[in-house]
Amino acid sequence: MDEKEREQTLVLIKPDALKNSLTGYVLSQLSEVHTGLRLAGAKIVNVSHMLAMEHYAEHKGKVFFSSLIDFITGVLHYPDQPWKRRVVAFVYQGEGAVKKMREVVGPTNPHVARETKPGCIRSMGTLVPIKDSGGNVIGERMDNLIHASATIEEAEREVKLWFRPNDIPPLMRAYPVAASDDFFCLKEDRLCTADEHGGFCFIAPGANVWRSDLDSLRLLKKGVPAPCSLESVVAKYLINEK
Ligand code: 3AN
Repeated sequence: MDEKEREQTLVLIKPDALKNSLTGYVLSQLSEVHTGLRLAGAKIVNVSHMLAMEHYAEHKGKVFFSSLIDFITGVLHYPDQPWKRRVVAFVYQGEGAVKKMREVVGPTNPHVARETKPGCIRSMGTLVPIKDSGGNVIGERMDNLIHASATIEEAEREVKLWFRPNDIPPLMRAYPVAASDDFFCLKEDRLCTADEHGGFCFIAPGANVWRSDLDSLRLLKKGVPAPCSLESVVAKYLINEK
């Protein structure tokens, strides 16, 4: 496969789309016939607080942030049915994957989507007022059914945040992979490099790991600041763990 064909993008079918039974419709819009892109990875994810915080890290501090986290974790749509809280995550691959997927998805704001790109997926979304504890409207949340990476750089960060190398067939992987020589475990939010009793071992020797994750873990192990936070590495290993 040539370099251009390797381009990947992350797509999330969000809880509002699942609740409205739009998964099949959305997937048909994303099919290779419409987009020219191939599926390279797929999983059903109960989104943890950690994964949500990492995914939307750039919005931390904004008025809609906590509502956005409740939205993507499915808490808003299923407050009393935690087993229904899901997102379906995909990696799509092909030349111009990021741009093509953003075209099909449409503008972030569903009202803008309806006006400027009728028929795009997000034109079926909605705006929801955000209120403070006194009931005053302080902003609005955009429930827009689907996420698609905004740039090639964001796509790399997001694919590596949601997917492990082995979730993607070897010949479709777009980012460098390395084999770990070490154990990496999490115990009480602390990184350990031995298989400690009571810890969660997320990488064993010989495991395939994104090289950038491994580089960061080696720095974090020494207590040195790293390009990727521990949470951004670990979150994908905690997906669907009890
Ligand atoms: P996109 O999803 O189009 O890449 P981002 O990354 O800027 O847009 O925003 C991520 C999510 O945060 C959006 N899908 C939307 O739900 C929410 N969001 C972004 N900007 C706003 C805003 N100004 N007001 C409310 N929600 C917003």
